[in-house]
Amino acid sequence: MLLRQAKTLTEFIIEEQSSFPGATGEFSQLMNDLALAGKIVNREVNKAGLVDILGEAGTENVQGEEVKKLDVFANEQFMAALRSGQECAAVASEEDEDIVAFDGRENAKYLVAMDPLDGSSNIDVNVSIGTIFSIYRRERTGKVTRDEFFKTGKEQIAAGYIIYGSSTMLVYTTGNGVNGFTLDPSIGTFCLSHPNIQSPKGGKIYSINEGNFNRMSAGDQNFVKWCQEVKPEEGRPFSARYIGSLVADFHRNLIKGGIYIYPSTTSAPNGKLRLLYECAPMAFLIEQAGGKASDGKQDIMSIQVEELHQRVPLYTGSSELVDKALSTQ
Ligand code: P6P
Repeated sequence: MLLRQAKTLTEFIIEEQSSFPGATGEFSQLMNDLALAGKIVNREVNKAGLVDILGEAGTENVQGEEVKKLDVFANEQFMAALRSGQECAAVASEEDEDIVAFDGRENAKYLVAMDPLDGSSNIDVNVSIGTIFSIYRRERTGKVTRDEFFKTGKEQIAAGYIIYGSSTMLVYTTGNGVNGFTLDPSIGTFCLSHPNIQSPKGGKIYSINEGNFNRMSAGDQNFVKWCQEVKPEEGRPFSARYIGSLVADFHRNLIKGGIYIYPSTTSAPNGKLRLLYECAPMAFLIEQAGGKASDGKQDIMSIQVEELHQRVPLYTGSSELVDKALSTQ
């Protein structure tokens, strides 16, 4: 008889739930709703080249970026799973200008912020992409208003991502460490593969779009040059790795050590990444894994969201490298 060794995501969530006094299972259900949508998106991502789901959807999202059909599909799948799951009152999504509040869910406990498919420019060229999610607890009931999402990252109760890569993984935290689950396609189940992920304090990888070098601050240019210095005794030059997909770059650096930077530039003074559903969840994860996340001046987790699609610069990864990058500012 085949004995299944790895713990499933559902088993893990139920076990973790038992450590929360008074937990009544709504959060567990919410996590399972997200995992279900992730499996459906994964199925389409894996056959994207085979069906007419690629290419431009012909519209633009609130960021003014071309929307690929898979973006739309992913947004629809996560919205549908969260709406039917009954635990989520409203969603703030990269794909929607305003929040999406679910009718009949005015008493649901949770709010979800998400980037349903990050790295969409890579969809057509078969490079890893990902879903990023962040979960907050509502402080009231009744009609959800936009300002309920105007929180700091410290108020998140959970955050995670799903990376659709050589394998599909769900990585998340509830503030008790970071755990990674790999989808076993033979049984359609996420299984614990990376328990208690701790990110290396140092690293030898830097991820930044050097095409923007001449638009960066002198401080950021100095850090890039530091990474490139020939100092074998200090393990430099580092390796430059930039996939153009935050989830993929972040995941590699989380496991191997390294730093990802999307800085302020002359063409994008606040950087490109959004605080609510990209930077804050990644900051929660990296801090739980022993790393750091900053906007160049303060911890990402301390920044108050003032607008749903607010952008901030992001320096995140191994604590020693983030400290070094900030010291060159
Ligand atoms: P650039 C993808 O669009 C994204 O939001 C991140 O996933 C990625 O790291 C970054 O933008 C890439 O942006 O300007 O370097 O192409």
